[in-house]
Amino acid sequence: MYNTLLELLFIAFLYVYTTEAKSCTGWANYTLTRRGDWTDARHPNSPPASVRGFSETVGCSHNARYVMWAPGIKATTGVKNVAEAGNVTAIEAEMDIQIALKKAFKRYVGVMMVGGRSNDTIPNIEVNSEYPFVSFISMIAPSPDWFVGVRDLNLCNTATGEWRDREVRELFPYDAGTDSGVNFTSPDEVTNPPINIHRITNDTEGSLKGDKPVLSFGTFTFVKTSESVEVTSAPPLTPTQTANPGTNFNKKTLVLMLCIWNIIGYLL
Ligand SMILES: [Ca+2]
Repeated sequence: MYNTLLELLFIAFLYVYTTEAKSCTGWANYTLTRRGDWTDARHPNSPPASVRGFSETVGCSHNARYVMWAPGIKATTGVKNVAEAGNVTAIEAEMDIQIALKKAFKRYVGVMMVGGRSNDTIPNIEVNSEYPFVSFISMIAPSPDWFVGVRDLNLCNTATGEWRDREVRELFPYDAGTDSGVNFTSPDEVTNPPINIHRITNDTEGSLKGDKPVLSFGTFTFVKTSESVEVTSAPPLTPTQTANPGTNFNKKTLVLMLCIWNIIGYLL
């Protein structure tokens, strides 16, 4: 029985040791390319092409302690103001507070994108080992309170511990839950009390209702443009030194090993 128990503990150790998430070191810079893809073919019942567009895309690099927006939670005033009016003043103030609290690192803003197929870029978005996530939003304009964006996108590949080269996200529409209009050009109608942020689907009443799934309104593409160079060369080992068994050996692993060692000692 003891042998079986030891085998199980050893398997558990291997599992933890080999599947542990790896952090990225240093920093990396990215360019965000915003591409609009709002056409009559993709989105029937849209307003005339001449009035379609997207508000300034606004966002920041941050850590896991800041959630700018997510389905299932209420929109902040900042998110509400972007989604309803493309106004970034409040969300910039919110991000500044997060930066002061060391939950966000730096914030960024693009320019208004006039036209459903317009493009723009935001260069030099900086992430680092402490703040590897990015979140960005932009208003679908005109609309009651609809927006597109990305949230909590980790630009560190935690499987490899390396900064991702390129990430593309389709921009599906979300409703901020603060205005009850159902069409792109509905008059203002305050949702009181506000409801949670939610994805707009082809079952949602209004302009986007239809037989087929709602297509994206474009893409956000993050491309790595530079990164800090990690020093990988180690000094030569002296005859009395041995190499580390792995690069992912940390406190958690050590604690687990000590636990196993204590159990073995107890059983013997
Ligand atoms: Ca709404």
